[in-house]
Amino acid sequence: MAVKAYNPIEHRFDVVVIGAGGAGLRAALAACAQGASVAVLSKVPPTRSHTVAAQGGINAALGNRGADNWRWHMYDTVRGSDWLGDQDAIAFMCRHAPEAIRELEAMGVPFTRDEGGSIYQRAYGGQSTDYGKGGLAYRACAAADRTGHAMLHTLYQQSLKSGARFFIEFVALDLLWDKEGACAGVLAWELATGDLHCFRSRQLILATGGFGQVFASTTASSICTGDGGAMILRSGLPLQDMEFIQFHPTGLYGTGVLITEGARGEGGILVNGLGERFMKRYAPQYMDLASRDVISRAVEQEIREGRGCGPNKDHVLLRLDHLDASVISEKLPSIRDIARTFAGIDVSISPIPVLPSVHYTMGGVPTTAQSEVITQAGVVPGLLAIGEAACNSVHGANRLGCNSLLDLVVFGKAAGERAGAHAGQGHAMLEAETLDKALAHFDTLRMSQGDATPASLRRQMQSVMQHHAGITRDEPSLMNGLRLLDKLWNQKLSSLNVRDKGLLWNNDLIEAIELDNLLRQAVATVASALHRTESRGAHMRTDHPLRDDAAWLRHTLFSMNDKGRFKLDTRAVRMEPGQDARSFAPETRKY
Ligand code: FUM
Repeated sequence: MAVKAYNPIEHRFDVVVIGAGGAGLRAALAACAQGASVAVLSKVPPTRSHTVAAQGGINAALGNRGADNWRWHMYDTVRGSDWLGDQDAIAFMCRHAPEAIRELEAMGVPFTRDEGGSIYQRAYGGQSTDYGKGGLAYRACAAADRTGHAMLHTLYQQSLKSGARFFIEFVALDLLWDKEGACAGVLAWELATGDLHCFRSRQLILATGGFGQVFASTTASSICTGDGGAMILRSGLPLQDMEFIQFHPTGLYGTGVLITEGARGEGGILVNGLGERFMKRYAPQYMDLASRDVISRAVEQEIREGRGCGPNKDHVLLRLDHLDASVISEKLPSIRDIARTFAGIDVSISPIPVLPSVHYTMGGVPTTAQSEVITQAGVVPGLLAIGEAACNSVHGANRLGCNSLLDLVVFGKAAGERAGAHAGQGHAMLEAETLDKALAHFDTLRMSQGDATPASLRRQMQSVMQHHAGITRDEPSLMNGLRLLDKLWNQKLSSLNVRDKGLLWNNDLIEAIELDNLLRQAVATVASALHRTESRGAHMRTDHPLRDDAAWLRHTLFSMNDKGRFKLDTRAVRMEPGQDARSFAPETRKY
């Protein structure tokens, strides 16, 4: 069998972390602090992980600009999630947020300071005080508009000091298992040498990020190809809530580059082609700081009803020209630069043309509030998932801005500590067949001899997703999308062409691997969206416009075999928040 020729190099670690963004690095740090031997695999140099692109901030009820309380933060997060978030995980995240910020500060994250020298906090969408009855909360701790960049660099420096071993430009291919179904490690491909590596672990942490690249217009970088989620599906395990795709209301028109919500937090306003502040019709109280799903739908409706801007009336405008020059230079310097570089615009004079762009994938690998991967049958031993790859589920049907960086560090630390506690306890026995299966999958992609390039199939998939699984959906369009994806799946099986058969820096093969990963999750998104016959958070079914708690206060579970056949199931939302917190029953969601 050809796969025998690969002969992977063996490694053994207590903890293997896949992904070196904010979540993976925070986990590695915590596991090292427990005395564990830790390997971190990353397909890009860690400082190029997608966390670097996070702009506006990280939430914590520090109360530096008025009273705040982690329970108010919890309420906002539950409401933002349209009650689909698991309340034990949300309580854990919000309670631990202030401590997480203090730790980042002590590590050296260069947060912007207010006049009194405290960490600067800005207002963000959907963040309130007093359980929605008070005014806006100023909860997003910011390092200008480069918060993710500041955090990622600090966390990387700290992890280098901690003794974690980095395996950079290693592509994770598939999870490896023992006979009892415990995760036993991962097979990876080293781009610089062409070698394959078999990493054996006692505990493996998936921190591989989201799958925003299934869409054509996205703020997600090209590396966001859902590699962890695809490995889960290929292992026969389910993904959760894949229908919930967050559109950020302000992607730069034409490129989709992120224009931070922090711009609206600093006083920026959205206007339509008539110069109206249209958000007053959709969210009279919060206006431009309503949650992202609400604003994205409003923008879509303004355009659909002919009130868009420009010759084609196909976008809206973000105005910053009324803001003080010092606000732009101190709080929004990257937005000033992005507008100038990508659109030739001086934000102090002209508005920025914007359009919703895919920003975050709420769905992912289902976990407990302790980040253990779960299936309908219970916890999967030896496997944890964190960050955007995971669905734990703190974001439910819609994530609030600045809860993502928080999710990374709070659950990163907890998962690292949990995994690190198993240090020195030996390894599971690898089942040889799982390694053979992983090698065979890699080899099949590599040896593909058809006539369709991975890039052309990826473009077609992105177009299908953009047209059939966008901000609003309905049954005919989703059915059509699923049919088109099925066609692409069969094309991938029968006519994929990887021209370069080499193993050194083979971009063609990387693209084929990523295409396989993305296609599985495109199908998961559309099939789950078709299954959920209600509207909730970011999932808007025009043929089922209301939220239906009686039938759908449940998570969707999607699994799929290698022939492309899939299965859908559901599981209950965890409504019990655990010690010291109260549960929030579903309410009508208004902003
Ligand atoms: O708009 C932003 O700055 C994005 C923040 C986030 O998604 O958390």
